[in-house]
Amino acid sequence: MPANLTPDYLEAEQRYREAKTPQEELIALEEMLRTIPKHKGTAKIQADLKRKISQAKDVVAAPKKATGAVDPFAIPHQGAGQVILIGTPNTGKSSIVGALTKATVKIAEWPFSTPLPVPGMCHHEDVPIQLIDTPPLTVEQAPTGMAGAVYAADAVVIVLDASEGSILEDAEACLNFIKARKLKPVSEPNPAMPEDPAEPKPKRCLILANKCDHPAAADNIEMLKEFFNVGVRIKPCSVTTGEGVTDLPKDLFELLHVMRVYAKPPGKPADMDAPFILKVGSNVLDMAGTVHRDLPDKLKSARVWGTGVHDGQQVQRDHMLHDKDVVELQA
Ligand SMILES: Nc1nc2c(ncn2[C@@H]2O[C@H](COP(=O)(O)OP(=O)(O)OP(=O)(O)O)[C@@H](O)[C@H]2O)c(=O)[nH]1
Ligand SMILES: [Mg+2]
Repeated sequence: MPANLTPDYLEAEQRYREAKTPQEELIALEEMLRTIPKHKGTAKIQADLKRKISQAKDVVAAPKKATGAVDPFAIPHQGAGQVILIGTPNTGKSSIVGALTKATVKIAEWPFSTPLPVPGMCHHEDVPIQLIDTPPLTVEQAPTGMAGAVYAADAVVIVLDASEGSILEDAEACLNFIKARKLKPVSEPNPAMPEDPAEPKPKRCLILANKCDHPAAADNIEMLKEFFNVGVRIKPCSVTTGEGVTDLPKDLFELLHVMRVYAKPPGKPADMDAPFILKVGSNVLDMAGTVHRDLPDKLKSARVWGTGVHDGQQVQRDHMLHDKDVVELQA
């Protein structure tokens, strides 16, 4: 096995091994292909992954043809990261997804109004981030397939109703749901992976205390902050006033721990319309592999405009990139 497989790849591989359904297998395989470093040393693994993805797609499609059964929670990742919103009934999950994306969501005064997950794209500046609205969970039960979706998502947003005195129990229900899947909610954008595979895996989380416009919200949020100190950031918000919602994509961008880098073809202006999305800490070689899988092997030189360099400075392959850098790769 090549030594340079990333923690993200290894995490996806672990999910593949633990997958319980063909849909979960497919999601994990696609994630493995997405996160594997693209160079000659991994060419065989990449080919193997593509073959397995093709087989998994056949298996996933087969029961659909026969019975119409398909996992609605198996939603392919899009954009800079996939963020799943979970919560007890009526907390405002659909309202948040509706406010930030063009997705058609069902918002209602009554609980259990969302029957199936709904994806939509929101944006932090020019960075697309995928949000997934979900049906509610309760202390007793959660929708079938939601555990796999939480596992597969890059980050989880727990949406609580701050107008309700039950905010602590609701938070506990969501936390227990995540913990029961051997995941450890964390706020740090770059959590250290546990050395022991039996230990829970870190999962980036944010808690939204929604409906903070309600008169009872301030006291409930104070109580939540005092008694629900689990190391995950609690952010008050209100879809009604927009507070904490309009700037939510920025929080998610930071939580996802990604950055955007613009490619400049040699002798041409940079393409500022479509940034490449890379993990924070990526270098020139990672960028080359994202542009084209053959590029790392062919790369002759690179120049960077942006942070910590003078304009157009020639850099090494291991030069660490920063958000909004412009990179010219010469093959
Ligand atoms: N006052 C107030 N009401 C809100 C806010 N956000 C949502 N609501 C209302 O809360 C109710 C439930 O909103 P939904 O978005 O449907 O909640 P949900 O979490 O998707 O509900 P389920 O799908 O049933 O789990 C609706 O009547 C919304 O208008 C808010 O910030 N403040
Ligand atoms: Mg809903």
